[in-house]
Amino acid sequence: MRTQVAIIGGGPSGLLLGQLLARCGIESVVLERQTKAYVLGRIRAGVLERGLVELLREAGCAARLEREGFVHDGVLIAYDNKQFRLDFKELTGEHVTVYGQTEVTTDLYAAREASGGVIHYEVEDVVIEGAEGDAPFVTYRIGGKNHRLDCDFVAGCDGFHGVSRKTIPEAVRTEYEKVYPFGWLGILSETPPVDPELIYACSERGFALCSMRNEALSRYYVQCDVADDLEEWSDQAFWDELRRRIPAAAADALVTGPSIEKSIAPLRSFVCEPMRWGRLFLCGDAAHIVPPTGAKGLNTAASDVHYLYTGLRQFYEEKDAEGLDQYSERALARVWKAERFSWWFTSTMHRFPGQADFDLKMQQAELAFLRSSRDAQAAVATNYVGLPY
Ligand code: RFL
Ligand code: PHB
Repeated sequence: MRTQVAIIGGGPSGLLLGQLLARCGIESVVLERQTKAYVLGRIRAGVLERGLVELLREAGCAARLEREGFVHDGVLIAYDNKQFRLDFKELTGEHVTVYGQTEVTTDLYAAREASGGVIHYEVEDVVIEGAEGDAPFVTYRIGGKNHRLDCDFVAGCDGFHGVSRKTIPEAVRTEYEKVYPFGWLGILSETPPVDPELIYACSERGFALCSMRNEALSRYYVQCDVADDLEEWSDQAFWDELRRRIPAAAADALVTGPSIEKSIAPLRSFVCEPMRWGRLFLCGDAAHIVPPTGAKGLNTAASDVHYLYTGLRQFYEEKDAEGLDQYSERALARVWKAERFSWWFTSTMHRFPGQADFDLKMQQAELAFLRSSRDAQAAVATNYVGLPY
């Protein structure tokens, strides 16, 4: 089999890239290790920057998002019994859109299926060959049968645990990593959100986040020990802990109910450089991870897709490799800024085990400064709504 772009991974990065390419007549094949139901069962991101919304529009996949997504003009930040609002609209003129990653992925799958684009599921033993030369190909197995896919380019969209990054020889790649000494315990519940806007709360018991998917579906997180046993976190224990960490008015207003999903995510900052090796291009979580505090993971994946899609288009339509040659540099320049913001917000809002009193005072001063300074708020809001591509 032959295609123009072999896309490894059918998560949001791979599917968005495939749809954008399809709209300008560039063929691709998506190879996904899991079933579609498994991919759609993962509850992840909820906050979309304008850049991602525009890419979804360009891919012809934004109709439902435009009907069902929620425009958010600000977020609340709570600490030490104080609370203030970051007013995105006033500070930046921009907003974010609340629409779940699950919904984005559902819409992308529907579009790919409607346009007859190829996706192979339950693909095993993917191996990328010849990426350093002119004739790359991918071998894999489905149901015990061996396959080979020849292509012009390989897009490595297979997430943090995929094979694409590891295909780049160790001597060529440099990995930068910071693992945080805590995780996030998240639950999804069919209850109305406690507030119309997201609440990021820094309390002496640790961080908490109140988020949502729609008027009847809430998403909440509390900072936890990454080694915690999920089984030991009953719904009741979760709600009790959340109430202790959020502002009193929110705790009083909180409507609780059974969780319909519950999971613990570790927190990590990670970047792989370069993001290109010959004809292999890494995109999204395959190349970098941010802790979820800034809501930047999916959004940074989207900016990679933008740079790669633009480069591929330039290559096929204008026979110009400039965009592909600049891909790694352009993508990384934006990635590092998102890494900085996510690291700063994480460091400011969480309790660290064994934290020195001095460091605690620094966090408090950071938040007090943010509360009192419009300039500081504008800088945070500019990052939160998303830096330009
Ligand atoms: P994904 O979503 O991991 O998809 C990769 C796909 O590749 C498949 N795969 C393979 N396929 C073939 N062969 C192999 N060898 C393969 N190995 C893996 C996998 O099955 C999978 O389907 O990466 P992608 O597409 O780059 O998308 C990245 C986003 O999923 C991720 O950055 C975000 O979810 C991060 N994130 C958030 N991002 C935001 O922008 N805003 C948020 O509000 C936000 N909240 C979150 C988050 C991530 C979280 N967790 C659980 C990590 C909240 C949480 C709790
Ligand atoms: C979510 O709704 O899942 C969410 C929102 C904001 C974040 C992280 C996760 O910073």
